Order: sequence, then structure tokens, then C-alpha cells
Amino acid sequence: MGMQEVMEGNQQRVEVNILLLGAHNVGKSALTVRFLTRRFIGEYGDIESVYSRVETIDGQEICINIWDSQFTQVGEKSCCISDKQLQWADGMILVYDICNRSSFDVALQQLQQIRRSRKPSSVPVVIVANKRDLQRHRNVSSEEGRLLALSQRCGFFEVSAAETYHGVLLVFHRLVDLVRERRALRKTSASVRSIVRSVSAVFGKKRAE
Ligand SMILES: Nc1nc2c(ncn2[C@@H]2O[C@H](COP(=O)(O)OP(=O)(O)O)[C@@H](O)[C@H]2O)c(=O)[nH]1
Ligand SMILES: [Mg+2]
Repeated sequence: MGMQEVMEGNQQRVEVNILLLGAHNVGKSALTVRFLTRRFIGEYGDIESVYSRVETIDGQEICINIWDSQFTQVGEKSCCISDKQLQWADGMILVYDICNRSSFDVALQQLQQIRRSRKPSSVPVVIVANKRDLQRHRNVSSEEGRLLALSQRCGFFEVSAAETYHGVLLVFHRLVDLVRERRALRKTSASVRSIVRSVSAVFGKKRAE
């Protein structure tokens, strides 16, 4: 990596693309709107959209793009994350509803699809168990969610988009942190590779002399 590249890398504004996944009605839009506006409206319709917001985290400006996806059931194959979505996302928030067992199954299927897809095999995923305010109707225990997250090396949060802003904020910030950590790791290994290359180039020359 040349000096030019390094300098450009430091100056460019950081973008993080976050894809929200999960079954229909689990609260993907509610979480998105909560994060963006701090509000809970109640009904969100079935709008699929990408939103952007600039945040300053650790003194660095980060543009967070959020793709609030729409769950579409395609025949028997109940989960279909498009290639476009898989390519676009730097990080994913996988939502299920603690009152709805089948939404947990969908989350599991989508996670398997994410892990099977080639490129983002290491894409950070945070699993979100939403609607924790509806304890009386709970169908999926916290332990099940936590175990799934643990076994798949995902983050895990139980939240209520309806009740609190703070928990939702934590989810998004955690994912942004994971994405940045992942990038830093990649950068480090890239510069180690380039050091190795220049060292071997020097030794190569010496030998040639
Ligand atoms: N009680 C409760 N309802 C919620 C919560 N989050 C979303 N909802 C409701 O669940 C329904 C589906 O939410 P929505 O965000 O449209 O789900 P999406 O299809 O995944 O985007 C709406 O009626 C929301 O008001 C929550 O944390 N608690
Ligand atoms: Mg929605």
C-alpha cells in the first residue's frame, strides 16, 4: 500500500451499511425509526427504504446507512436475502419477535443463508429479540436467543422498540463498533502483507547484487 493510499484512507468519511433482516412484523421498521427519530409511532406500513444518518463516534464522522428490508416469502423457501443485500451490507441486524416462535425460525434460516454466502462470511451480525415489553406472550426464551448468538458468534440484545430508545441505540452502536473492528483487522493484515512484500523485495535485490 503506497503512502497516497494510506493518506486517502485516513481522510475519507467512513460509511457503514447496516441491513435489517427478520420476518414480517417483528419490528424492523420500528427499530429503524426509533434509532433515527427516537420515537415509536406504532404503525409503519410496508415501506422498504434506505435511510442515512451521520453520527460522530470517537470523534470520527460516520455515515450510517440503514436498509430497512421487507420480508418476502417465496414459496417454500421462506427466507431470501438477495445477493444485492448481501453485497451491500457491512453489518446486519437480525430481528425476531419474542412472542412469535416462527420469527425465531426465520432468523435461524436467514443466519444460515448469511453464513453460507461467500463474501460476507465474516460479516458482523447482531441478533435482536424485540418486543420484550410483551413478556406475558413470550414464546422464545432469552436463553434460546443467547445460545443461538453464542453458537454463531453474533451479538445479542433483547429490546423493546416500543418502550425504550436507549436499548435500540446500543444495538446500532454495537454493530458499528463491530464493523469498524473488522475493518481495522483487515487493514492491519493488509499492511503486514505489504511489509512482508517490501522486505522480501529488498532481500531479493540484495541477493541479485
Ligand atoms: N409491543 C410492541 N410492539 C412492537 C414493538 N416493535 C414493533 N411493534 C409493533 O409490531 C408491528 C410490526 O412492526 P414493524 O416495525 O412494522 O415490523 P416489520 O414488518 O418488521 O418492519 C407494529 O404494529 C409495531 O407497532 C415492540 O417492541 N413492542
Ligand atoms: Mg417494515
